Amino acid sequence: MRPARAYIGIGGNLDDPLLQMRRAFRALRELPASRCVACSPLYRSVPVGGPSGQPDYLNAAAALDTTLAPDELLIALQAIETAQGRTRTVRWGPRTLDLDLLLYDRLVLDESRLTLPHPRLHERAFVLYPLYDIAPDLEIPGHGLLTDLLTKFPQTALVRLDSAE
Ligand code: PH2
Ligand code: MG
Ligand code: MG
Repeated sequence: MRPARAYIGIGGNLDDPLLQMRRAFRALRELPASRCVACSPLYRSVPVGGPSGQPDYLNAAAALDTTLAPDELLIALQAIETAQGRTRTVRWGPRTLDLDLLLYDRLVLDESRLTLPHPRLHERAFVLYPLYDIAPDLEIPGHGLLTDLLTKFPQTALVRLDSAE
């Protein structure tokens, strides 16, 4: 079976976010029936939404070639979140690790458990910039070219970190 190309948004702002991101990249590389084909640099970003006073986030994106079905991939991503201590209490509240399935090929889906493309992908600089680093030619179904979306979101409140960090 031809693999699908999936893009994952990665974020976290609790319990040593740098360590959480490294663990997340490793876990993504170990996913069954999948190959991690690209990892973006890390970004430090100001929290968007949620309770005030939460720490800054680290954000990144990854590309996978996978023969997992979308719901299988979603479950696998949630298992990684849980393994890294993710709890779900406050919406958009602080978290150790958030793995969002952003895109799965050009699939458009609106189900209770999974919406594709991710419903807020096109309006979040902390998702768009890391995605651009690994897929500059991407077109987002329903929202157009990634490069056009980026022009609406100047890179404020978002700092790209050196790979050494
Ligand atoms: N994730 C959220 C809510 N707000 N803000 C930043 N900067 N980075 C995130 O990953 C993030 C957020 C919900 O998923
Ligand atoms: Mg999220
Ligand atoms: Mg999420």
